[in-house]
Order: sequence, then structure tokens, then C-alpha cells
Amino acid sequence: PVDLHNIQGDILPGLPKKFEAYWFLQIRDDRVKEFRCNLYKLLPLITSAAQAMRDQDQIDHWKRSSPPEGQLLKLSGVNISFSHKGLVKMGIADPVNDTTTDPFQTGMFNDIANLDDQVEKWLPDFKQEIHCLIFITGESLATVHERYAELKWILDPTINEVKLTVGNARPGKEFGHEHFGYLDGVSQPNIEGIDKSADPNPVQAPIPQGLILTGRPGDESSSGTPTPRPAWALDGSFMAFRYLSQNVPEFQAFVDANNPPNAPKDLLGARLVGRWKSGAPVDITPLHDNPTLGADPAKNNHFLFDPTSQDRCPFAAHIRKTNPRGDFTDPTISQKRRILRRGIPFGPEVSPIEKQNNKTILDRGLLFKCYQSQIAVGFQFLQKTWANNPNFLARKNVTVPGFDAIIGQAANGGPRAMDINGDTNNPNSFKLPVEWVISKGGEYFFLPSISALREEFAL
Ligand code: N7H
Repeated sequence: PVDLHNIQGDILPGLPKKFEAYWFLQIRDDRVKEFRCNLYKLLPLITSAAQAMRDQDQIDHWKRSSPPEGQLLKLSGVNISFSHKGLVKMGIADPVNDTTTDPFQTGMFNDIANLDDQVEKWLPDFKQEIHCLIFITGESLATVHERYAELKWILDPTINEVKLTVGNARPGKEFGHEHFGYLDGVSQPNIEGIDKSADPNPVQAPIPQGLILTGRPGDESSSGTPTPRPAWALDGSFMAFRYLSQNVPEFQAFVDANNPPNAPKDLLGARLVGRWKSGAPVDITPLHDNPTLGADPAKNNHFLFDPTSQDRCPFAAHIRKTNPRGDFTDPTISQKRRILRRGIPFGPEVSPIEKQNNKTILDRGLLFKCYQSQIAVGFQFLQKTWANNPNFLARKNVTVPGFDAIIGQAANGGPRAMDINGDTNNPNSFKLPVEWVISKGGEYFFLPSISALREEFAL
């Protein structure tokens, strides 16, 4: 059994958050030893999975007890992760004990050809060496700041700050929705022996622990042999971080302008994503939104796509490209590619001027983060081999389904199209704007277990 006190809480169950600071650091050359000593002092602040579960229970209890309006329960969480360069800097053995090239070792900046990012779109901060990423969650900006000051007090002067960026959940009814307006975090894999499925009759089996946690059963090569890892790497996880800007007014203007005549608002948007803004899947409710269904965790994942048809959900819809449930005869093919997503939106709400001109002025988007035991099996594969590949998943009637409508990218910012209707005479003909989601950088990180932090990382 897994010890939930030993796993960092952002992996599972996720740190509860309204705000989240991402603090990107370099370890100073001349202060490596001191940094590792300071890590020891930082350990009591690291939030475990067990603690994050307790925090979430407390929040749920607090909400049920109808607290005075506007009053929030003060809670914060801290997790820490390291890039390959960070491990090298500290002289710690690599958790990728492998002879083949692994994206973690390559680093995201050197992996951008695989991801079809445009190098000129990357922010200079992410082109620098980043050794360590600490994230700090809280119910308010004030709490996050307090924690940040505490961490800075512990780590100074052993670090150089590369970047501090803060995500914020969207306000009011938009809480839990990303900036295009769609409910996020609806479909997450259940993990064997840890999660209970909310769906009383699940159509997707729970995934092995080792698809998320390194060193657990299921963390293995394609031939089924366990991935070799150093002993301390047990119960860690690899994380892909992406700074993804979203052109929200442009996206909404496109959806409005191209929505089929007489169709409900956002039908086109729902077909691009595979869910309505409420979270209701188009595979269950293809022609109109159903907010009750969207909000019901016992029902909103209870579907498998019909592999022969895109009448209900286009083959290139975002959720179908990234989890083609039911599309393979062998369901383990898509199940082994599942990832745990833990992002948060950043940036302000769309301003009246932006809405009026259908033009983005202020930077907003998603601080995307996802966990898996192997980046080449999870994030990198999903982006490269499924989302960015117009030929995935070719069928008899539709041989070129097109790019993932939301995150698919063509090489060098080239044109994107998808087949939205299953019209065999006119395959791959629906042109998509290139710039809805723009990758401005990121990095691959490893989150060690808490015992590894204490015994291998801290001095
Ligand atoms: Fe996606 N969006 O708002 O359109 N995503 N995503 N994603 N995504 C999902 O199920 C979105 C991104 C996955 O099991 C939903 O939580 C946006 C990347 C996967 O059914 C919505 C961005 C990658 C799933 C969005 C973005 C993925 C998923 C439906 C970038 C990986 C689950 C709600 C700005 C490479 C699929 C939900 C399943 C769902 C959106 C990024 C992957 C609404 C705007 C980079 C695996």
C-alpha cells in the first residue's frame, strides 16, 4: 500500500487552491551545500497527500456549515520539484535510470521540436536554466504571499529567483472553469487502491498506481519490464509544466461567427472541446448543454466514444484526442496514456475593450501542469503523437481527423484544420486559427517523495 504521508499532495489528491504561486529558482553555484541544508528546514512546510486530503475535507465541511459570506478558511500548501539540471547541480543521481533519451533529461526547451512549439514565442525566463520549482497554494493571495516570504527567508541567499508567477482561479460562477469558459478537471483517472470512482458504474477502469507514481506496479517499459529507478525514486512523479497563453476573445468570436445557424450558443465550441462549458460531454448530449449533467461526477464521465462515428463528438475534439476512450479495440492503449492534470488559470478576466474588439490585450491562460511516471508516455506523447498529429486517429471513413482543436500545433506555427463533420468528400477542411493557445515556455520536473527529500536531497 502507498503511504499517503510520503507523497507530495499536488500529485494526489491535488492541493486545494484559489491562488497558486509558481516560484522558479536557480540554485547558486557557490551555495549548493547550503541550499541542501536549507531544504531540511523547509521539509515541515511540504504538504503531503494525507494533509491535502484533510485540508479538502475541512474546506467541504466549512462550506456545508454556511460560513459568513466572503469568509474563507485560511489554508495553504507547498510542494517542491526539481528539473534534471537541478539534480545535476545538486549532484543527485537521476530518477531516470535509463540509457535511452528521456524528455526529463532533455529538458523542455530542448524538446520543443517534438512539441512543435515556436521558439520565438517562448518567454526569455523559460530559456534560462531552471533548477527548482516550488509551488505555493492558498485560499487568498495574502496567504500565498505569507508562505512565500517564509520560504524565501529559509532559502535566501542560496538561490536566484528566475520567475515568480501567480495563477488565480476565476471568480464567482466561473470558479473551476478555464478562460475559454469550460469547466476543467472533470475527467481525471482514478488510481487503483487510492481513489474511489465517483461514477457508480465506471466505463473506464482505474489505472495502475505506477502510471503516475514512479517505482510502483505499472511504471514499466512497453515490453512490460519495470522501469529501472534508484530506490529513493519510489513514490515520486514526473511533472510537465507549460505556460499556455489563451486568446480568449478571438476564440469566442470564432465560435460565435462559425456556430451553425439556429444552433444553441457555443455548439461549435462544445464540439471543439468535446464538452459544453458546464462540463457536460457532447457524446451524451450532442445538441444542447445540460448543466445538471455537467456538474454530476457520477454521470459526467459515463461515456465511451463510438469508434466509427463523429456525429456526436468530432474525432479531433480536445478530449477525444487526449483520451480516445472507446476508440481503440484494446482499451489499455488509451488507459496507459492517462495523466493527472493540476493546472490553474492565470491572468485577469476579459476586459470590456478586449471583448468589444475581439482582441487580446492582457496576457491570460493556463499554468498547465500534469503528472505521470514517464513524460514520454504521458504529456509528451499526448502533445506530439496525438494532439499535433492530424492523422491520429485515422478511420475508414475519416482518414485525416486533423489537429486537436484546442492544443494541436503544426510545425513552425503552420496552418491547422480538422474534420468536424465526417464529410468524406471534404476531409480535414475546417480551418482553425493557429493562435488560440500559445505555448510560451515550460519545463519538466520531478517531485520526489517526502522521505526522499529528507534522506537524499536535504543535508
Ligand atoms: Fe485539456 N479547454 O478548456 O479546452 N482540457 N486543455 N490539455 N485535457 C480538458 O475533463 C484545455 C491541455 C487533457 O479524459 C477539458 O477536465 C485548455 C494539454 C486531457 O476526457 C477542457 C488547454 C494537455 C483531458 C480542456 C488545455 C491536455 C483534458 C475538459 C490549454 C496535454 C481529459 C474538462 C490552454 C497534452 C480528457 C476535463 C478526458 C480535458 C481545455 C491543455 C490534456 C475544457 C484550454 C497541454 C488528458
